[in-house]
Amino acid sequence: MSSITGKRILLSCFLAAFLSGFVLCGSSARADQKAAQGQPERRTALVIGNAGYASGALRNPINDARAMAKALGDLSFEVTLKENLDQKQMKREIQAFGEKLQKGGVGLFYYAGHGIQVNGHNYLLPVGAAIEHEKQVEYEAVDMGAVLSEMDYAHNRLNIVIMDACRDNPFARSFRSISQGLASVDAPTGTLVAYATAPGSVANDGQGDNGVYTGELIRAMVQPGLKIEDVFKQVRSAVREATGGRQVPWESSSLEGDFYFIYPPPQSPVQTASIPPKVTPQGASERSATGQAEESTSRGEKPIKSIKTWKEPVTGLVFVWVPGGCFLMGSPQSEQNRSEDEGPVHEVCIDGFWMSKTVVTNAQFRQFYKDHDSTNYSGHSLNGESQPAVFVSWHDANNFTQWLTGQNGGQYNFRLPTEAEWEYACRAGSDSSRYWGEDSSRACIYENIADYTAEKQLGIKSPHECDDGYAATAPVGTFQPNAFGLHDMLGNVLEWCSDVYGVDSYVRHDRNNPQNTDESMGQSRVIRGGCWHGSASSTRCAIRRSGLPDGMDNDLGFRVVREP
Ligand SMILES: [Ca+2]
Ligand SMILES: [Ca+2]
Repeated sequence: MSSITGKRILLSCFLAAFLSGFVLCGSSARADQKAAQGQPERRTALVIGNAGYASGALRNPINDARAMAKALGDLSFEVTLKENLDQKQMKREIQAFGEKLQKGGVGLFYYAGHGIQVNGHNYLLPVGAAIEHEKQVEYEAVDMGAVLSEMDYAHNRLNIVIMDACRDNPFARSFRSISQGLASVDAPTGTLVAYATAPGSVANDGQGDNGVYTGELIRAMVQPGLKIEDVFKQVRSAVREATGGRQVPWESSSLEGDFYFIYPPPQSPVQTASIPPKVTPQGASERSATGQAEESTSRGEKPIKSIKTWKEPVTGLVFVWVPGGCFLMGSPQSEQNRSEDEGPVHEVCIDGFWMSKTVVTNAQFRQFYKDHDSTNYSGHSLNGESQPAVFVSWHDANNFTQWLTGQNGGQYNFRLPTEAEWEYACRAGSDSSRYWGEDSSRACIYENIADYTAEKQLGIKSPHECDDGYAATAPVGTFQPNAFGLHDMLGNVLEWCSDVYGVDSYVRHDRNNPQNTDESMGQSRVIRGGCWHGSASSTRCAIRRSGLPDGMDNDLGFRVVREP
């Protein structure tokens, strides 16, 4: 998987239907502001609980739906609560909901009940559906795509879809092919789709009055000042813990603005996080859960006062300012699993630069190349809007940066990072093998790497001893960032750098802003970081790889640097 083959696998993918999401117009920033200033923004919710199935009746959906409706009502949503609906009623309610959303604001659709996937499409099962085999599902059930397109069509600021619907398929016995759980469906722009469990697995109906998922969700929703993304992160860890790792909730998000169920009080700053890197005596950089850390210095670098961000207007790619400084590049002889090409360790000084917080996503890459196909891996789509663009060659990546420079009228210069910039950015002030320290079992807090989910769903060997919930690529920025505010540096996908690769690159390095451009060293270009199937030995800031400039693979993408 990690070899650069240059082959492109052609696949037709049902996700295409969801990828043509429209671009929201510029009202979202104003609406965010409005909401943050305490002015009420319209909030509309449709809550459906289906439990009274003739075959496979469920215990919790009605309780779950009622509890959710009450919680949403308390959070100023105008709530429509419906129970045990047949197909016609469901369709009617969904349509009426879409009409309400056209008045603007935030929409939330919650569904508890049976949901099944057939050929990669997700369907909500109405009560009374007469289904004996797969073919009837399309006619008897409600396509989740219809819900998403109703919401999409409304052009309101932001939508949330919550599917507590991944319970066992009650008709499984009469189905020829049994796909467990729901398929992974990408969220259209401006939408967050949350599932009670990861694609392809089933949820727990719960011992108490509520399913595990909805119970934890309600608990997290009512916490003041939690951003929507953080609400779901909290739910993920709580459910994972409550079910002993058997159920891991999952989201697909293409949100552009912020949303809080309860906005933080106006005096607390929410725009700029003050996160100086803390460097322990061992050199590990740590951040607490609140994003606050103590001030300290490492190898003479200045502590970071705050993370400055800038949003590129055409693609929405967010950049963070990486402050200049000096660091020790490469891995010491004592580092486990190191290779010779990671040395000798040498001091390098880097001027400050802007780096994209995440790698370029499929949606962003498709603005440049409309037909880009990241394909799938073993039934897991890699094509989601917010998943990293993969199957991108070094030339493609460079062409994207040049296109971006052009799109910005030449006002800024965009390019790939040098490998020195990349390693400096990955370490973010730390000199341990990983930016969070040495402990590889903590990787799942920060990165999507080979984990228990990848082992279970893809049979990937020697996973990290933890569960990040993703078998293949995850939406970018799903996990905790490093001290510079950069996400996914050691996981999700490998990243192209601009340099020509040489085993002995480091002996040729200048002290300031080194870069190898000498093509007499060879044709291969540097690839950095770790990826979704990376084991602990390869999840290190110092590891170097290489690939031919026209090579591409399912684990290889790129992030962009903007010159100051
Ligand atoms: Ca993983
Ligand atoms: Ca990465």
